[in-house]
Amino acid sequence: MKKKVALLTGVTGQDGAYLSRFLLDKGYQVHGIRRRASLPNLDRLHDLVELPQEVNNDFYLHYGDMTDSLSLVRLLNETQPDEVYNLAAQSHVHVSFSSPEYTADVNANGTLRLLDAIRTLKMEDKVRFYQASTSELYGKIQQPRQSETTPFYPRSPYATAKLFAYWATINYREAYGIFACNGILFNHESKWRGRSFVTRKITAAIGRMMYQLQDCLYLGNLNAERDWGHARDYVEAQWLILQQEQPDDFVIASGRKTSVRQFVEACFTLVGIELEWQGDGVDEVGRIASVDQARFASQVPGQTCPYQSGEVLVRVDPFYFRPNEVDVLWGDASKAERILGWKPKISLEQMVEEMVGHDLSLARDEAILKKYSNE
Ligand code: NDP
Ligand code: GDR
Repeated sequence: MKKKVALLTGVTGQDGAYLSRFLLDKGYQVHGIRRRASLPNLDRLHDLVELPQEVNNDFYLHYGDMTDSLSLVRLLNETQPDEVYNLAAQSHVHVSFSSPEYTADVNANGTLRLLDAIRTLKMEDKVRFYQASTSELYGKIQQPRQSETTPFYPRSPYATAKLFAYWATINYREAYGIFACNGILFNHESKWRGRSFVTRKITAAIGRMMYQLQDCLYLGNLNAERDWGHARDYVEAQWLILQQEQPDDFVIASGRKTSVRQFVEACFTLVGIELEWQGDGVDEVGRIASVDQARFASQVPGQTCPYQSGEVLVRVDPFYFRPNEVDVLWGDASKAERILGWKPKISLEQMVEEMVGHDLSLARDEAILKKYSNE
């Protein structure tokens, strides 16, 4: 039987890496679009690209870019996919305030280019299209909790561009009959999350601080609340959305909200450190209230905690404040549960443990390397 073919934009990103493996396990042939970078950007895919072609003959990478229609038309035509997952984006909300036009070009026009390429190539009846929409669309609308019927109020160039892409997806579905769907995904994280997103920034800093490679963790708004899930669960939902009889749009969320402050506390607790907060707003700091040495030793074998009660480990830095903040995102994924049969399997606690554990082991390697390179 002919294998199903999937084409992924954003294959080198967090979701691209998880979705590639998910689809390969399901027996798909997977084609990923990567853009040219001055240094290798295949870290999250290394085991897939290092395997010899005869062992792994279903995973292919191609150069292309969301700002380059010619590459998108050519790759759609060459790969003849059954399913297209549009994951590529300038995905950093804060950065989008610095690069608004580029963000719009990639996130909004890039989606339009891909949708229209499907039409140009007369693939409307063959291709199923997934658009990586986002809870950032809700922005200022805080009604708890946000679902498919909640109005949108985007608060950043990133979100306004994604709003265009959301409607372009629906418009191409209604105008040309393309099986095009939006997954409105709330924040999802993992050990492969980019280090400039807050969860990974926290877990990476804790790893490095415990091995004395970094002194302090600098953060912005500690009071923002997010509905965090695990990327592994969320890519399954992306696939399920394209397996339905009718194209539709779905919220994917854990249904639980946590503040940045609580996330920081949970990560430090895992390594035996309890924090207390002092000050307010830009002057706020997180100091050590107590250290559980046994707990520390269980996470960082062979070492005692290098910090004492009273020491400051977290500082607020206004550099990380955004011109517009999204205060609360809290999703209601009951439609996805009812129609897709989707529910998250990995809890926040399990995810925190996985991320902190991964970053402790990376920091350990970094510390060893540093020690030997200084000898
Ligand atoms: P990442 O930032 O990890 O990955 C983004 C991907 O897009 C990378 O592969 C990146 O390539 C690629 N990319 C960026 N610009 C271009 C371009 N001009 N042409 C081609 N490729 C490009 O994001 P995630 O994996 O976390 O998210 C996947 C998608 O889901 C994104 O669209 C994001 O906006 C959306 N989303 C994410 C959520 C989350 O919590 N993770 C929640 C809701 C939506 P490179 O590696 O070279 O930088
Ligand atoms: P977000 O994720 O903006 O929700 O977008 P991010 O992790 O960047 O921020 C979450 C919240 O944490 C606050 N925050 C900080 N954020 C960062 N990055 N760095 C800090 O130092 C810091 N301190 C506090 C932020 O202000 C914010 O409130 C992510 C991306 O993956 C988008 O692509 C996706 O669409 C949405 O999630 C859903």
